[in-house]
Amino acid sequence: MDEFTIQETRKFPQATGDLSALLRDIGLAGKIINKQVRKAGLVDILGKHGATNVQGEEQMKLDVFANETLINILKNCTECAGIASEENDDHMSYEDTFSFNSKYVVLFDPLDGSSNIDVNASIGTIFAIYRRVSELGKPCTVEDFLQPGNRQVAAGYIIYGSSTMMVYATKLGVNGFTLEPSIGEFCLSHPNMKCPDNGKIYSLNQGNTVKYDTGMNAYLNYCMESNKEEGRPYTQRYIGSMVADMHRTLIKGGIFIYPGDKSNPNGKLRLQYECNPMAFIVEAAGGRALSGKGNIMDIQPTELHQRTPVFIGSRNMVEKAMEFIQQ
Ligand code: AFP
Repeated sequence: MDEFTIQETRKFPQATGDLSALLRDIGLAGKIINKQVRKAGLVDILGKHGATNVQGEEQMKLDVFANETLINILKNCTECAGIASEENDDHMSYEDTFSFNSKYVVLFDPLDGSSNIDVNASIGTIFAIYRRVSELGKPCTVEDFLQPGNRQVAAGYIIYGSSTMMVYATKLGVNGFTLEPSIGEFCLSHPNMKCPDNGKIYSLNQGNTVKYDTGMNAYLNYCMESNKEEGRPYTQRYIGSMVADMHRTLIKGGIFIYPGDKSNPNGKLRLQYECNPMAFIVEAAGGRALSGKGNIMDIQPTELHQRTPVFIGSRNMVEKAMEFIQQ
């Protein structure tokens, strides 16, 4: 992966190599988190940590480990001015001369899908990289973290599944790297990933149907209705771990939805830590990511832990869903 990233950045004569180094450091954090995830059940890392995060959700021990690993690695590298994490109340600006002069900030969900940890299902780390807008030479500021998703420079995820993979996107495209455990390297296994224009899978928490509005329910009926020519009914798949559901969507096509509902009009998923990075990846792969009111990546964030409804995946499926949603 490191070699590939360096070759890619060479396509830009003005590139300094900072972005490649940052991606390598995030990959390193992924390897350390992976090592711990793979020991779950053998060492005392399963279960609850005993605290709740800023969203009032109970933190698992691995959530805390993953968060601290990313914070420390990015603090000690020279390319990151600061971070914002789904697990922390505020952004963190790194207070040293190297960091003051670093041009990138990173936002991440250190361990997404953590309710899956104890049952051995896939979980993942999601990250988004932005060029800071605050003045170089000084600490980064909250404005650096409140940029719309369309200003991302790169985004990606690491999935701890049947194998461990790091998938990242830049404006040049999306590439996937599988961790070769015997040499500890991410190796290019999924070059130039493309999200199919159509798919046969819809993915959402259908248990919430009673809370969905009429447009959303009409779309669900459309997915379940029989139409041989159009390949319906679609198949329903939902793991409850966005990284795992999105990884499948990226490879096989389909639509992943976390809509707003009567009790939570903005849904559950976080704009900056989950939806924007996934939107950047999927759109770089030819797919589509909408909120029901427009492009996810055009939303101007006003707070760090903002939520948004999300409809994301195969271009034609997402656009079809909008015919029901925007009624
Ligand atoms: P956790 O990290 O708390 O398990 O939440 C996972 C998640 O943010 C996302 O990865 C899932 O798609 C979604 O929440 C699942 O939410 P529901 O349990 O409400 O379906």
